[in-house]
Amino acid sequence: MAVALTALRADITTLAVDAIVNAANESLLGGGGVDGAIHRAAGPELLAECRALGGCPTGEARITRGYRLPVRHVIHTVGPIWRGGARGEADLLASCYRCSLELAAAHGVATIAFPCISTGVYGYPADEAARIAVGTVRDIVTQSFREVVFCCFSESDRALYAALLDA
Ligand code: AR6
Repeated sequence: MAVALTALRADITTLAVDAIVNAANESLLGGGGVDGAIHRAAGPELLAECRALGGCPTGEARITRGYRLPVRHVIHTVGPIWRGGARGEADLLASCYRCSLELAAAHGVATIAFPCISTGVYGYPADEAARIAVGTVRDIVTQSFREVVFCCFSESDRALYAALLDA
């Protein structure tokens, strides 16, 4: 059976999937945006586990438990800061999706939700980021997954993903 790729407008902290992905920074010590929302909803135990990880380079991912969230795991990945597009941003963003899926598969995750990594504070253009997200996931997702959700916070992002997924 094919893996379902879906776009949804939601607060990612409300999704009861096996794992959600966090758009973190290299410190893994929390921040604003989706990172802040995830840490608030998961509780202080998440920060304690993150502290022990000692950070994460841009383009890579790390996994923790979900604590008070309705998920088994949170996968923390660090997207690139947009600096005009000629600084390897596309490869780094694709790497976030690839590393997150690899880590998820290694932990038996079958359902996973991604936020629109790098498109908030980090300034990545939403349409280009969505193309990379969908293209990368389509290319590499394995049959061990049942569903990959692109969890959008705005209706305009949801529409971008819906158009790409229908194409
Ligand atoms: N659920 C789903 N998506 C959300 C939520 C939510 N609860 N809240 C925000 N978004 P951003 P970045 C969307 O800025 O650009 C943090 O401070 C948001 O609308 O959270 O990768 C980190 O610590 C946008 O579409 O992440 C880093 O320092 C998307 O999530 C830095 O921001 C990503 O926006 C990372 O910046």
